[in-house]
Amino acid sequence: MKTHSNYYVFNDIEESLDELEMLAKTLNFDVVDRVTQTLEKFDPSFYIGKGKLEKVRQMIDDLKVENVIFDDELSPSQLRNIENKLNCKVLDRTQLILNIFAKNARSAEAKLQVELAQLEYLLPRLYGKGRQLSRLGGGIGTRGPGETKLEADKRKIKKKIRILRKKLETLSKQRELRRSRRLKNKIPTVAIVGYTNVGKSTLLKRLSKYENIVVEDKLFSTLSSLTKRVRLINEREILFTDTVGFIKKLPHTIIEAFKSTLEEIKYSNLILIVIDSSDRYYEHKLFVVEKVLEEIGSMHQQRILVFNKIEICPNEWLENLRNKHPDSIFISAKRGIGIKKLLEMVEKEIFEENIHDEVI
Ligand SMILES: Nc1nc2c(ncn2[C@@H]2O[C@H](COP(=O)(O)OP(=O)(O)OP(=O)(O)O)[C@@H](O)[C@H]2O)c(=O)[nH]1
Ligand SMILES: [Mg+2]
Repeated sequence: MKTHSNYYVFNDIEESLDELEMLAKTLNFDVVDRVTQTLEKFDPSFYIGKGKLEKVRQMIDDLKVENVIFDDELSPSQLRNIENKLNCKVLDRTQLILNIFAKNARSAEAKLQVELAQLEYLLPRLYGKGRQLSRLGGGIGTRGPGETKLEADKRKIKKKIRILRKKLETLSKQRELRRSRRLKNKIPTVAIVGYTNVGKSTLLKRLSKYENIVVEDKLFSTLSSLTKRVRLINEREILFTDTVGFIKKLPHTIIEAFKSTLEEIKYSNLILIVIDSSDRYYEHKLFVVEKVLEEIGSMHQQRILVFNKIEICPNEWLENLRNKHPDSIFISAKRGIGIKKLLEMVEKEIFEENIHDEVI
């Protein structure tokens, strides 16, 4: 479900809903219908107009729908109001993303990060209804004297959040240590960033010739960053770091929880922004990537746009891209096209920049 509002960055509503559908399918939902609405005046209590809501309620009955998914992050009160009106489970874009992250988290750190993000999302949305509480999967203990069940649950969650933050802090310190060791060794680092599923891990795999990197045609398959050393022909070494992919409206709780993972980007000498050249909406996605980079404080870092998947693009389209982005590089990570040129470009950017720094 989508309302048309002016802070909306994608021009095409269908594009955003296609993406939402992909997110939903990743979680094995069967999508039966879409509803959109152009609102003159935004209704903050229900997100969509009351008449539309009634229509959706009717559709739920007619189509025997079990879940309604909104293409935005709903506020706690919106979620509650809509759920009461529709009498069915209501999800939002943020919940879908959080659930996919939870499903794909493999490393201990990623698991802690996702749990933290989920609890941060849940905390303001607890209001003592059985269904809401069951989202926690049980485990809420007894209440203290004079406490309502809701208060006791909130207290438990806050405590859990504190514990998770502490654990993550310890892991983040270990990460810092590794980073400072790298810095001492003076090995430059290049961060591979981009929208989800554009081929970042495939590129790291290609560059490092390391076979154990997971590459999948699936959203958010990489959640932990992975750094690999690449030796250039002249024996110089560069570290490449692959990290979590971005998406439109990446939940803020995710950015917060994955802060230390995303910091790998901030402390790199160069950023490679990988783009899926075959995506006709690549510019919207690039805009989203720029926004996230801005949010994590990486907007002024040196960067190269890397147009990937060129082997599946028509020549005319590629020509158009090359004209539009003359300073970029065009590759196929899967087929190994343009990799040598990319490495030359990276080397030039990094080592020439260093010489420049030394002169200053
Ligand atoms: N045709 C083509 N497909 C590619 C290329 N590079 C990657 N892919 C495919 O794109 C899909 C996603 O690749 P990944 O490397 O997992 O992408 P990612 O950016 O790491 O994705 P997340 O970690 O999920 O954000 C896989 O099916 C890859 O095989 C390429 O150069 N050409
Ligand atoms: Mg990946």
